[in-house]
Amino acid sequence: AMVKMAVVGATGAVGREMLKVLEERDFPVGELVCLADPKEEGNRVKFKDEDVIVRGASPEAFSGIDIVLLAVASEISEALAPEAVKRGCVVIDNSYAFRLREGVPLVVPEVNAGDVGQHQGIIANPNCSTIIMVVAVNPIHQAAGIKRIVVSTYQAVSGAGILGIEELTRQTRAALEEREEKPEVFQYPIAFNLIPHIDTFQENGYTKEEMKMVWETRKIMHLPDLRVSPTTVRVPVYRSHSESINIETERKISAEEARGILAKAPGVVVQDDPGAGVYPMPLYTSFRDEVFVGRIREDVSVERGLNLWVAADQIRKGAATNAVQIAEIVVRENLF
Ligand code: 11C
Repeated sequence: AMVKMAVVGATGAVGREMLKVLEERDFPVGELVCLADPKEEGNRVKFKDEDVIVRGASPEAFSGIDIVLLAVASEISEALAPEAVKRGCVVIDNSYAFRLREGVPLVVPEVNAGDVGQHQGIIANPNCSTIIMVVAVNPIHQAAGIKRIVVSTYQAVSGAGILGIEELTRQTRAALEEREEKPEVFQYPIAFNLIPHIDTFQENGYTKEEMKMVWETRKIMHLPDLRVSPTTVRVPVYRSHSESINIETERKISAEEARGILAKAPGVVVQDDPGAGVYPMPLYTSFRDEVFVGRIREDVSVERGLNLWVAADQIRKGAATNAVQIAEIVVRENLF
């Protein structure tokens, strides 16, 4: 069956990537409506060598659509998603707005594809850092039981959209020319710097980005009490988030065994031959759909612990690809 699709936020970093992924994966698009902020009306985006004219997003635009991919800010999702559901659409929302709501599946297909069937109109796509982490740690959990995760992220500027990419370019050039360039997207200059501050600070001292990794991981993995302690950091990298992940397990698992498990895990590529200089790096994991794992080693500080170094393209697997994979499940299992 051919599917009538709408992509909202079609001109943004994630929206554009969604169009690319739909095309690459040969998703059965029967009809495609591209929507965005009304001030983008008339702009064009590419789909299968065709220029699609962008229309302003409005509730009426969802009439007759089967599946809506939303790649907009939370407040806009909050307003638009119920309108689409009212008109009979299944919504796959990339924002934070609905992720923790009861009755809204929060899905990473490699981990909890089975949850898609419980949707009541909205399915949420998790935060990019969360998606990348759970694809890598869930196979370890299945094998050895995870008790606690300590994770530090190294997040690319494109996590803040196209404007984040432009800011890194502008500030790098300025820094090399010894000019000052005021930050707009990030709190401080990002060129030649690191910023341990993504999203707003919470009362407990963690940022919202960090707490999303706690709350969302628990929901996706069906482990409401899982202990997760993240530190999220913006780094001057264009694309692909990296993560240093320390896992404490119930059962002792050797690095060798973990390597074998991850090598067979869906959506994972093991790049782990330190002697030959083989480990994941954001420059080389970009524009790929898999989560790359290396530096797999036993923690020397605890009895049952494992360290992983992970990198993945957060616009692809962390957002667009994951959303399209969810749409594929919806179509395959006739859940719309
Ligand atoms: C970043 N992870 O890299 C953020 C962007 O919850 O979907 C995505 C925030 C989210 O800035």
